[in-house]
Amino acid sequence: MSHKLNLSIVGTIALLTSLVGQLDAGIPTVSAIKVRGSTWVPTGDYEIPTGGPSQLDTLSWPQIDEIKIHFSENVSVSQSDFGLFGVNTPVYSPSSFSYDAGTFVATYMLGTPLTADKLLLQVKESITSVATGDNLDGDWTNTSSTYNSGNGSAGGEMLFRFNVLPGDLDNDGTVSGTLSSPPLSGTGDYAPFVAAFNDVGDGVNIQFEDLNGDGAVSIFDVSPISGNIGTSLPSGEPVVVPEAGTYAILGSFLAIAAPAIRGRRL
Ligand SMILES: [Ca+2]
Ligand SMILES: [Ca+2]
Ligand SMILES: [Ca+2]
Repeated sequence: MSHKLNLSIVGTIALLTSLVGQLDAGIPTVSAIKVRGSTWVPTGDYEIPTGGPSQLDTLSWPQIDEIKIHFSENVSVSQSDFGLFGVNTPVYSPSSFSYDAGTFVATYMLGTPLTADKLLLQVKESITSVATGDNLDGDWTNTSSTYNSGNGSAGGEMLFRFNVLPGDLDNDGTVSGTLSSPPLSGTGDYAPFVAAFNDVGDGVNIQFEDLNGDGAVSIFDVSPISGNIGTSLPSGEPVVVPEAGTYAILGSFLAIAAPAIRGRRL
């Protein structure tokens, strides 16, 4: 009897959990965008700031090769639901893609780390909620919006801007400066490095100034600056480049439709 009762309670809890899950599920949104270098020793990702100009602060690590898109609920998603575009490199191609249905995180992996560029991440509205089938509500205003994405109604792709400039610790859009010793001192992008290097023990500034991603600020973090002196963010803005297939399909359609359209007009 008690065995049956326990089973019944377990069944009821499972049913209630399922119902609550369905109630919670709604229109899927993006809840965070993070980056990471796969070679980084410290665990954890870096969440790109939102809600102001800091969204476009230059990411100064030279190892960024993973972009992680966090969703508000379990979604049906594939590699083709994303695009990554730049100015120096108009179209990026991922080396691989994965999705964790337990954490709702999609990971877009690049074969080589990002170098200096202005980037535009496209998260398409073709992404749908597993529970409800609703399309992604991805509407986003760069340097203004905060998470979650969306305007409250299903549909609307997310076009998310961010900047990468390895070595640009002072966030002015150009890698520059001088380093001298003794005593160790620096100008430009070397100044934040020297400050972190001399600031032993308290961990302050470690995240940004650890340019080689080994978990500490040391002389090994100089080369990402010295090796990029003179590089800048490109001028202009990245734009979404339609897939080649889109043109081919459109071309085929026009080839078939044009004579008919012309015929009708005559
Ligand atoms: Ca929307
Ligand atoms: Ca700089
Ligand atoms: Ca380091």
